[in-house]
Amino acid sequence: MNTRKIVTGAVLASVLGVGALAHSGATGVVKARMEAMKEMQEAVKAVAPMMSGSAAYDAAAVRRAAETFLRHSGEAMTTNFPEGPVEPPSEALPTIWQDWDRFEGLAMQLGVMAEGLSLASENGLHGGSGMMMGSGSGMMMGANPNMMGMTAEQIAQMPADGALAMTTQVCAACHDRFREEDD
Ligand code: HEC
Ligand SMILES: [Cu+2]
Repeated sequence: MNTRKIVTGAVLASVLGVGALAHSGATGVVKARMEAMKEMQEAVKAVAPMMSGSAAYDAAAVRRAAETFLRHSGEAMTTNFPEGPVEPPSEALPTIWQDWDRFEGLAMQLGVMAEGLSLASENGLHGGSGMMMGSGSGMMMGANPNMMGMTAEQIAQMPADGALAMTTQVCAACHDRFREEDD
């Protein structure tokens, strides 16, 4: 019979303090959601250089990234956030469960954006770099108060860089509200 260690990595992490080690100590559902989030972060990293022109545009790679966002969005995401006390190393804010409709709405909207991004992959890039993500995304956020109402069909009409920017705005909007800021 297997005997599982009761002293979990999460306990170790809280002893060792913050930093990269803290997150490697996550267990259970916290680990699951962190890994899903990190996979999405890797997907953003994989395609972001294409959007700025520092890597050749690859529509198939954009579709793969979109597929990653889709797979981790909606219910797949929300089931990784069962209500309960938030303990280190989790950076989830308790407001998630006080404002669940909004949190869930953002998780669903990520899926909508991902579907649109997949279709937009065929559109190639916008002529200029004006729609870039990163520093400009905050501005776009202000310019798109109806981001939450956007449909996959609308996103599908955008150049791929614009569609990716819209997608990452959903990431940022959720983090701004529901994730503790890193020091
Ligand atoms: C509906 C809300 C929501 C959306 C949408 C969302 N996130 Fe997150 N994200 C969170 C929360 C909450 C945490 C903190 C989880 C924790 O620490 O328990 C988090 C954590 C992370 C982390 C840190 C993982 C770790 O190991 O600590 C990364 C990276 C991340 N998200 C990337 C993304 C990317 C990229 C997207 C968009 C493609 C995205 N997230 C979309 C809510 C969201
Ligand atoms: Cu983590």
